[in-house]
Amino acid sequence: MKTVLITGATSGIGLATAQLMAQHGYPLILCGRNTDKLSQLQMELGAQTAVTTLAFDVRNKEAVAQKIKSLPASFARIDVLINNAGNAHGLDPIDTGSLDDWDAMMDINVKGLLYVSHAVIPQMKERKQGHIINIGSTAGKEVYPNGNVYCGSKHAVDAITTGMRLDLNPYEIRVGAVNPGLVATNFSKVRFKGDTNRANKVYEGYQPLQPEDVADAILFAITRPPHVNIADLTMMCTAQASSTIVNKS
Ligand code: 8X3
Repeated sequence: MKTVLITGATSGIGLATAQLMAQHGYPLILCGRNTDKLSQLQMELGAQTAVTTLAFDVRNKEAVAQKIKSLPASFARIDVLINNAGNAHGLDPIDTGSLDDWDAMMDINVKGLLYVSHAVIPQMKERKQGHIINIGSTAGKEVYPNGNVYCGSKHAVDAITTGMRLDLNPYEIRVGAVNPGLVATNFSKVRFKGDTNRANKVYEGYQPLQPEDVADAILFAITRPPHVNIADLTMMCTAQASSTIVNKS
């Protein structure tokens, strides 16, 4: 069974993916910042599959490298890397956006993804086998008002996914992206800095994607036969036609 490493595994799409992979018996390396949540998850999913956890912040390149190196022998071979950690901070016009928000989005969504990939790719290259799935966004396909830097970070994920696929092509490493639109997670709560009322409104009046729907697409991608690579999978709920067109009742 392939060993799967998931970043941002303690909530949202990462958590739903961890739960679905556990149901299917994949050995899991669950990564996140919150050690309590990681331990809890290890206990819960440990009944279904082999689970180990790594606590680090993807922004810390030394910690990323050191933690991935520290994996016990039984988890040292990473077959599937799911670069899921990412979030949005703020929804402000470019002239009034916060520099700290911009740093966070670029550091987590772009640089964090690169640091984790940098730590994992050498072993995949050596084995000439591996699968990397980057969680992008519809925000990586189109820019919407006030999305500026978040959309920029996800466009970067889109470009980096293609760049990885090109550069890793000689090593038979599959690289693809899953790009969801509106998903009912704590995404908007983080974006709006804990303003639950504002966050809830984003998902009201229609049926948004659930994190489980995205997990399903990720499972589909990793269960294709070895000659099939799902390069780019963009998904939205039926009510959503684009970043700005959502059919709300
Ligand atoms: C999440 C989708 O439209 O809220 O990446 O930016 S959106």
